[in-house]
Amino acid sequence: MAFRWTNDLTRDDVTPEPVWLNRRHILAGMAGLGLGAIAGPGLAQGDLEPNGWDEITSFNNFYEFGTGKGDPAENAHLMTTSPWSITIDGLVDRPGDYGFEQIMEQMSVEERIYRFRCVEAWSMVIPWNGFELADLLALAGVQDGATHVAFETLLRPSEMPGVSRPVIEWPYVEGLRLDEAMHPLTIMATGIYDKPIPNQNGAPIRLVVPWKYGYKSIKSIVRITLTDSEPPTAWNKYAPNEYGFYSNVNPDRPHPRWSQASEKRVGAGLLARRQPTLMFNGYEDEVAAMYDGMDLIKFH
Ligand SMILES: Nc1nc2c(c(=O)[nH]1)N[C@H]1C(S)=C(S)[C@@H](COP(=O)(O)O)O[C@H]1N2
Ligand SMILES: [Mo]
Repeated sequence: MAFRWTNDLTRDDVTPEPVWLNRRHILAGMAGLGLGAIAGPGLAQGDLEPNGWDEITSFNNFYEFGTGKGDPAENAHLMTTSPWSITIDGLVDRPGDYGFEQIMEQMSVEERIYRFRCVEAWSMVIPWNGFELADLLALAGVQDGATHVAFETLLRPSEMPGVSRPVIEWPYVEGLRLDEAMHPLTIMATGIYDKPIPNQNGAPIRLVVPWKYGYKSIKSIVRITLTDSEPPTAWNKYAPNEYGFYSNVNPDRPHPRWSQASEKRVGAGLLARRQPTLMFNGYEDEVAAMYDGMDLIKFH
């Protein structure tokens, strides 16, 4: 598999410009940015009308600040996000602490309008600003033996009222297979609607993997570790039969306690109909090949 993990230091070296522009064009098409005619099946124009700022920033899951949907908006201001750095370690050529400003100087931030699907069966459409995780990993230089990427959220009890209770095992951790991490749809988000990402949404930098349930998109990341085995994940540790490692959006694999066949758009109104959940959250054409031959019920 041809991943872009050469030792190149800048994005321009890692991704030749024509590829970059072409990818932008494809993603713009997917997002229906005035190019509705080339949007794929199921990605109708209206489905990708972004949710409003207030919806995106007031209805959240960020258990470090409480388990209620309104708790993050109320409590996340307690978190200090500057200075901030991400430790990148494990199977990399250049392990170390990468300062947030230093990272931002080297990355080209663009807008990606993505469907966002929570395992609790609600969904939103969010206009993220961010850059590809692959470009950040290229800065550190991924070594040949690496097969997975592990992520860790900040754990600072003095600023996080929710972590005094053992809701899950803290810190929040997540993981991806390396090919998933290198996929061009996988981004590190640093903004929403061209504003810095608000604390309740995972400031200053969080993962967004649009074809997976929302809990994979780990917030406020302080460590990224390249490994040679599947890393533990917070929700899988909590309830392995309910939350698997892959967590790909799949209407055919119900959560043991509720269906995943349909979803409700946040903000669509009380009378709005539920809409059918799309395989891989509507990104099937882009990602299905990574799972060829896998039993997606077993490996949920
Ligand atoms: N550190 C951390 N990351 C997290 C969570 C969390 O509780 N802690 N919740 C997850 C869940 S369940 C969802 S649905 C999304 C919600 O992202 P949003 O609040 O930006 O919509 O964040 C994910 N990332
Ligand atoms: Mo979620």
